[in-house]
Amino acid sequence: MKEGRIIKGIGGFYYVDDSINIYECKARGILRKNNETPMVGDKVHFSILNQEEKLGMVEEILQRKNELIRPPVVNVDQAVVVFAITQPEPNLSLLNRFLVLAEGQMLDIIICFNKIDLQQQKDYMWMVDIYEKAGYKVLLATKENSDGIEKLKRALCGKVSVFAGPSGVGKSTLLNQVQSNIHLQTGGLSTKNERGKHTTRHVELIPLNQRGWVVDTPGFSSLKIDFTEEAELQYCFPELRSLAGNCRFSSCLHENEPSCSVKKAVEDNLIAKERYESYLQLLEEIRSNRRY
Ligand SMILES: Nc1nc2c(ncn2[C@@H]2O[C@H](COP(=O)(O)OP(=O)(O)OP(=O)(O)O)[C@@H](O)[C@H]2O)c(=O)[nH]1
Ligand SMILES: [Mg+2]
Ligand SMILES: [Zn+2]
Repeated sequence: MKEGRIIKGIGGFYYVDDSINIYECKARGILRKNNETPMVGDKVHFSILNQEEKLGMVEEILQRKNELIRPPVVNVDQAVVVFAITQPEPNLSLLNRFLVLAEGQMLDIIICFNKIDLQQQKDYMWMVDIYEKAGYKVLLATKENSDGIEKLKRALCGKVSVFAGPSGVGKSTLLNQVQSNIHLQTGGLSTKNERGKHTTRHVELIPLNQRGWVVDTPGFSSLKIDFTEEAELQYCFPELRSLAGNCRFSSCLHENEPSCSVKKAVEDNLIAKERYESYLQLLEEIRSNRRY
């Protein structure tokens, strides 16, 4: 029996990469009977039915580390959250949502600000500061800047990374730069028709030469946070997480409670106001979700 990873699933066939070949596999009936549906990203044991034609059978799904719903991929290590510094104008409250969702899945996170050819450094460094202060790794890139692309390549090495971010920020363009045999469609699709076409596209892991896989995703313009407990949210903000336990009340949600270490840190400018405001906004959203 061999071990491999499912990189694509289409119409009941699973494409399993054993890092030398890609096998077209069906899933053993017992898996279906046990309600175990193979997912893109799954590590599996498979048997070879025909070596010449690269046909096989998925026999067993190995334990999953995590499961993303959007995109539907499992065993993801890292999220690369791509935002353009302009065109489209960055919406930081949306960026914070992307980050919260990735944190909730325990992913490593890289923020990539793209299109830095379109502005002077002084016009976008304030954003970089906000996220570096929060503790994130921030990369700056353009489709032409090889230094940014090199850093990105290094960060992708050996991991399964999902590229996420709004439409038109340059996710597919960046991936095309990372490796010359990746030919993703680019161009910032805008009409309804084209967007429909885009979202039905199959999710797949794209193998990297330098080990690792990447997943491109279509841009989302809104994201729903589906937490049920307000108290969970603070753990999805690294700069709040590191202060947890320093407030007077152990149940502190850092809103209006007295002797709150988070509010103090915001006053002292150690936590960015923009981030804290997103936190409060999301807290309110979790509450109102629960009301319905
Ligand atoms: N000026 C500039 N334009 C860029 C850069 N990167 C991408 N673009 C342009 O931005 C547009 C959108 O790029 P895409 O790569 O299609 O964006 P995307 O994030 O994949 O968009 P969706 O697939 O719709 O989510 C294209 O016209 C690119 O040529 C960059 O670094 N600088
Ligand atoms: Mg794209
Ligand atoms: Zn507090």
